[in-house]
Amino acid sequence: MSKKRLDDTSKFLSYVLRHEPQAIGLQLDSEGWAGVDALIEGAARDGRQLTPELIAEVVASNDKKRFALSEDGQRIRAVQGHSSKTVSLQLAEQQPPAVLYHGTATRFMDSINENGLIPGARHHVHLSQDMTTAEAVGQRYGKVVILKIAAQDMQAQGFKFYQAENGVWLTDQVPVGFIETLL
Ligand code: HQG
Repeated sequence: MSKKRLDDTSKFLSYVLRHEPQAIGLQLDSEGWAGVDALIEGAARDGRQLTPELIAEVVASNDKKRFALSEDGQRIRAVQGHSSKTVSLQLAEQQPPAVLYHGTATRFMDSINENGLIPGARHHVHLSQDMTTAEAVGQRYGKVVILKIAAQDMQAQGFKFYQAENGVWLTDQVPVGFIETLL
């Protein structure tokens, strides 16, 4: 399978499994699961040929492990990053490391310094364990800024942290007092 085909399919799966399932007439349950057959049928209506083999290869080869298949292979979901209102992942609260990182762009900093980090269209604020990942995330939006988040201090104050299946840390918001701007 070409890398381009895998990347294109990964982008399509992110779009329908996180954001717009209705674009192809797909139903997600509250845990984000869709039937693999229904996904293939919906994609076909959109003129896109998917096969169970292609889907399995995208899931297995995905750099960020964005998707998961159910044990029986019949269902698929995105493990984080959702904006779709029908999805509400039941995530177990976890103890975060002392420090987590968030990569963003300089143009958002006035608003972040005023309002803290807020989820935007997605369900959570996304945080990384390492600065390299945070840097890559921030670069998507412009000149990058890395923010250091005092995650354990936040948790001690009652803020909840969750970890998605792929290791991405999630929280509802980060108030200004827990954010240090690094660069
Ligand atoms: C910013 C990718 C103004 C926030 C990544 C970010 C991640 C504010 C943007 C995942 C703000 C939202 C999520 C405030 C936050 N004022 N801007 N008060 N608070 N922002 O894409 O974290 O490759 O929804 O800094 O790797 O960039 O798709 O979130 O720049 O894990 O799997 O608002 O998406 O994963 O942008 O990225 P996003 P994100 P995938």
